[in-house]
Amino acid sequence: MGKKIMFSFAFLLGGILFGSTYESASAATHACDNDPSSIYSCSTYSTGTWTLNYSSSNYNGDARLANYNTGSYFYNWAFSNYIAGGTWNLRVYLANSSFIDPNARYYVYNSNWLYDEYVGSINQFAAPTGWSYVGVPVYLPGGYNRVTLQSSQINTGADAITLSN
Ligand SMILES: [Ca+2]
Repeated sequence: MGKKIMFSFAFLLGGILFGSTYESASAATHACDNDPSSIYSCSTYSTGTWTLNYSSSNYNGDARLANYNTGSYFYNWAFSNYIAGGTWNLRVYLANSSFIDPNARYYVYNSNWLYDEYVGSINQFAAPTGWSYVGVPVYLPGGYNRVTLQSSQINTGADAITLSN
């Protein structure tokens, strides 16, 4: 009886270990901060003026703030590493009270269709402090990718982002 229980327990434990190993091997996160240091496999660039903002509430202490908007202000996080094809989730870090854009629109680049695919909009003024999930899971065909933020008004904030599956 005792042996039988031990065997069942070992079998169950093996299943849990195998399950968690499999899970971590298949999950990936690609992170990028504004003005990234060399630890990130990415770079950032923008259209319009995005002023550097320093605050302890920012991720790594810094962020970019769109100080005026003409409807064509964009901030881009461009990954230099290959992102596997499949379904990805976009999260953005928002913790600075200076970020007040009620309709910050986020896109990812679809390298098959050569098209910036809309993921969703965040009300940066109302967003909780920390990581916010944007929109819905988005399918990417695989390749080098970028995330684009489109400002809708003054004081749109750009800080760290992640793509994870
Ligand atoms: Ca930052």
